[in-house]
Order: sequence, then structure tokens, then C-alpha cells
Amino acid sequence: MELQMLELYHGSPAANSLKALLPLKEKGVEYVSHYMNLLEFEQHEPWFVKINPNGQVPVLVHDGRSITESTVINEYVDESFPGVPLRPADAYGRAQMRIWTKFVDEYFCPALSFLGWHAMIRTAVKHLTPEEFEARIARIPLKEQRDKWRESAAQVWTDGQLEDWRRRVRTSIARMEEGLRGPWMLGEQFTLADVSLFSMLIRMPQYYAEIVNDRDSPRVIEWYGRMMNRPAVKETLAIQPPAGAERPRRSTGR
Ligand SMILES: N[C@@H](CCC(=O)N[C@@H](CS)C(=O)NCC(=O)O)C(=O)O
Repeated sequence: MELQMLELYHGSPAANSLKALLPLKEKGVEYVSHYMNLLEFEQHEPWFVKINPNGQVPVLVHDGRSITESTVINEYVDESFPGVPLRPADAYGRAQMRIWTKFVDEYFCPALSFLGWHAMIRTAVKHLTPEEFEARIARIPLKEQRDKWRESAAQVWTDGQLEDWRRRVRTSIARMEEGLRGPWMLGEQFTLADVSLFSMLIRMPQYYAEIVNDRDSPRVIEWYGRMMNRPAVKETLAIQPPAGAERPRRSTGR
């Protein structure tokens, strides 16, 4: 077999970065980790925008060719590398899996992301002067992302907007509670549906305890406990940034 070079550009093990990190660990695939400091705006530097024109992580680079979009990355990894299969063997099962991953990408993740940015960005950019902040924002390739950075820093979102995103998060959890088919989302097989949902849920029992709790979502809580007990999850959550990294530093992912 030819030697293959696999690299992953990612942030801390949460949300879409966790989503791409976890399958590599579950399958035991070796890769080179490039840990990006998102709050230092590394993802908008021109060299990185050449790798992903959206200026976002995660990005997988396989033998020099990049693949963006965490859900696409995960199917690519499962299809391309040995290790435990993370997609059902049958077409109907794969369709069910994709209904969940699409739901996460189009509905659950955007709502959670707006709420997360509202809670976090203002404090995270407080040390910058307005001019420094604007200079960083100006490099963001997508207008929608520029708006999101500016609006969350200025805290312009209304209570109505925030409540609407919270409603979507509640709906997402209720959907999961109702849709869980067994120990894992689709039943007996652990799949990329579990990976996608867990990557969103990772901090929710702590930060959204009024939504994810024993009383309102007991099956989700049990599933979350099973997820947290997976050795690959434990190892992935333990991934730390390289000390003092100003630019992505190379470290071995496994
Ligand atoms: N649809 C993309 C979304 C990627 C995304 O939202 N990445 C976030 C981290 S979870 C990011 O890079 N944020 C920094 C930024 O937008 O400046 C995917 O699934 O890969």
C-alpha cells in the first residue's frame, strides 16, 4: 500500500472540529493534527483561505487535496480508510443516518452556533481595539460570517431572536429523544449520526441543563453517558492545543 499523508486542520474538540476528529480516532486512522486558534483568527489568514475558501475548520487534506465540510469529511474518511465502519451497510440505514447529519448541519448546529457566539465572542475580542477588530473581520471571506462576528461582538441580537434559536435547540433535543432507536441513534450500530449529534451536544448538559436533563430528555442523557464512555471519545476530548501556538503547529494526531 502506498504511504498516504492525512492532515486535519481543526479547533478545540467541540462542535464541527470534534465531529471530524472523532471518526479518525474511532477508526484508528493516523493523521497530522493542525490545531488552529480560532480566536486568533488563524482560519481567516490568506494561506488558510486557500485551503478552505469559507475560512473555517475543519478541513481534511489527503495527499495534498483538501476536503471541507465536517459531514462530507466524515463520509470520506469512512469510505477511504479501514477500521470499524461508521455507516450502515444498507442503503436505507445510510439514508436514516444522513437524515440526522443533515438535520444537524441545517437546523441544530446553526441555532446552537448563534447562541454560542452570542455568549462568547464579545468577551473573546474585548482585548482588541475597534480598528484591530475591523482589520481582522475584513479578511473573513464570507459576508455572512463577517456579519456574525460583528453582530455577536456588538450583542445586537434581540431577545426574540435568541429565544427562537433556543426553541430550535429544544426541538432538536426533543427530536433526538423521540428518535433514539437503541443504544445508538440508529439502533445497534454506532454511526456518523451519533458522531454528528454528540459533537453538538458535548457541552449541553452543562450549559443547557434546562433542556438536556434527566427529566425532559432521559434517553438522550443515557445515550450521552454511553458516548462519554467510549475510549475514542475520551481520547478525542483530551486533545490539547500545542503550548503557546500562534500559528498552527504540527503534532501527531494519534
Ligand atoms: N458547515 C461547516 C461549518 C464549519 C464551522 O462552522 N466551523 C467553525 C468552528 S465549529 C469555524 O471555523 N468558526 C470560525 C469562523 O467562522 O471564523 C462544517 O460542517 O464543516
